[in-house]
Amino acid sequence: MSLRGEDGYELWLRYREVDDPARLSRYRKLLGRATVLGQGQTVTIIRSELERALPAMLGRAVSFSEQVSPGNGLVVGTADDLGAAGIDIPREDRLTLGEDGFRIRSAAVDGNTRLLVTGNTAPAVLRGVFHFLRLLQTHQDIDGLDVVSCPRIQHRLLVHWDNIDGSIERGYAGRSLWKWEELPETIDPRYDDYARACASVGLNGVALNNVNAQVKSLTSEYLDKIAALADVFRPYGIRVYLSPVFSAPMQFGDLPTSDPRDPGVVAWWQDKVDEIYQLIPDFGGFQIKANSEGQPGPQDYGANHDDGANMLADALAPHGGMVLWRAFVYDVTVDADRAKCAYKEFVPLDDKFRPNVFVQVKNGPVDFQPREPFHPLFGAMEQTPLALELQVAQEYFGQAIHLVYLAGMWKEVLDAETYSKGPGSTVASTVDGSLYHHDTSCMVAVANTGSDRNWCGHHFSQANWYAYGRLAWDHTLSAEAIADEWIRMTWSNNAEIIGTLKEMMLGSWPACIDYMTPLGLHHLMQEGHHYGPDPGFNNAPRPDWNNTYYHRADKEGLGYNRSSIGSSATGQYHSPLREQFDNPATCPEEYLLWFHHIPWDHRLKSGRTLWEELQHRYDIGVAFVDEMCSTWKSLQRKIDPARHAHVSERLRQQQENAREWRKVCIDYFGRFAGQ
Ligand code: BDP
Repeated sequence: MSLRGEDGYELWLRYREVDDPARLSRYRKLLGRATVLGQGQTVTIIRSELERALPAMLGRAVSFSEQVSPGNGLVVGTADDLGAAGIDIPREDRLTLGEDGFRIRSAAVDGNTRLLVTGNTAPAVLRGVFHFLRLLQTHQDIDGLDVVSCPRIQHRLLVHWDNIDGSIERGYAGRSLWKWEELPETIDPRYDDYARACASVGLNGVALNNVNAQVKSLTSEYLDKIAALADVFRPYGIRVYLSPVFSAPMQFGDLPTSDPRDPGVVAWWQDKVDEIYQLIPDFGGFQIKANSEGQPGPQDYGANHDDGANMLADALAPHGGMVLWRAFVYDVTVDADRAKCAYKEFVPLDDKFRPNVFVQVKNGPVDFQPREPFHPLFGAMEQTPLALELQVAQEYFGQAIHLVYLAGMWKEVLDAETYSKGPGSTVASTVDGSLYHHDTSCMVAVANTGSDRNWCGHHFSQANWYAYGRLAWDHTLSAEAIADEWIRMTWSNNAEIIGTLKEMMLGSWPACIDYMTPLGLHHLMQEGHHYGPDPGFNNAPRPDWNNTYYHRADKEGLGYNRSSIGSSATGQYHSPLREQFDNPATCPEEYLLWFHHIPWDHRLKSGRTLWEELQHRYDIGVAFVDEMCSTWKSLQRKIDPARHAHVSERLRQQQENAREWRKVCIDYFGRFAGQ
């Protein structure tokens, strides 16, 4: 086993020599020769990825050619290129694969084994190649292989909250990857490595700038820079998107209004969009935060979300672009319960949006908390395709200090039953378009990448980037299966290491909930930066920016009463969830204090009172982190020293932080519980 120091730059694309002798000899036998068919930038990328990966994993030279020759070997190309080389791909296969899917098949030819990787387009073949390399990296049996893989979600975006000055909103891994000051002349080689990583997990879109946007990103000067990035990403099958400022027509100084119904404003956006497509013919579209947290929007002019979204959608439609209109709105005049606002604003607009508009909805109704029930909008908009928005950046999860693997949380949301059309109506089936027969679908996630050498700050935060991509491609994968792949590729194929790391990763999200916000508590983080506990915070300019607003602790009990005798947020869910959530006796305990104000002496399923259970949860959360520290230590001689030391130091801080969370929260709530 190689124990030379690693810095994490290679992510999960490390391509170390296969250390399972039986597998290695089989791979060597089958893969001594590789043929890459076709031409163009994507094909060049495919060839160089294989040239990098195969000899390294096989520990010997591989002969590459552009022509199919007899004997064992790998043959890679689009269905057209294979056809031209005399290998026919059946019509049904081509239909099944569509634009994005790939097929990997082993075929017996004259007593030899030919491994084919194909798809209809070069970027699809590239994704197939990454998948094939993943099989080798994870030491899978490649005999008799027949994999057909098509994405369940059509648009799979990583969105960056990067500002033009190089800072990143909620970024914990250094500065922005985009070096605006050097673009378009200088192309940082890291852009290619970023695109490789995204393509390897199947992502196909990147929104480059913060949703709290700056108008500068729409100037001709910046569009040239953006076009240069689009040129880098295109061969990887990745389109770029932008987050514009809604008031751009005025901010550019030439119009007196940004009212979406004003013909001058409509024309301004059309011109701007035409200018963008001149430079970037495959531009993806706009992601927009409007009338939210002070951002301008159509409501500033007495118009509504649909007016704003449709105006932009009409400008983009002739070019094939789309609008991601965010539903992250919580105007106190709409409802005093922040969790209810988006539903109340958007449900009445369900039949009003153009076909190229997605309403983009965060997984939960408040804000990327350690645990939230799914957003009720997922059960309430049949006619509008909804894009699911996740956050890979661990804003509320100890940022790049805490080891928290988020795939389990995303799976909980995706698998949640909304009951909008009875049993089987899951959030996943809503988002992937199957439930309401939408022929388009979208997932987005806020990135955790930055200029840090290891990309994400924490080596284990890379797993969340990886897992997001894999789930956007196929939301039926389990959190465990994804962790298994990622560990093998990123750390080792050694059974002990896999088992130990998997246990840490899978337990880390439940533990984080327990040491931060157990039993449905939420938003207890310190103001502004959201790191560390401050349950008593009560000084904000808006009531719903205070932590006391969310937990409502008093002498009687704890929790936000969102039941039918409280804010009635439970009424935004379908039966039987509505009734289940509404009654403290049937409400799942993980959401208890989200939906109810519970007396301190109320007995939970464990037999403990609320106050006892709360202490117990903080204890088990902390205990898990203690456990992670000692298990990680036990791997010291089995993991390369540089990464081991880096993670050890972060685990130490996580342990300190988890204890602080417990102490601060128990001391604070104890005052109300009368202890
Ligand atoms: C919150 C972040 C804030 C973002 C906002 C959003 O704290 O920085 O601007 O979400 O999603 O989670 O727009």
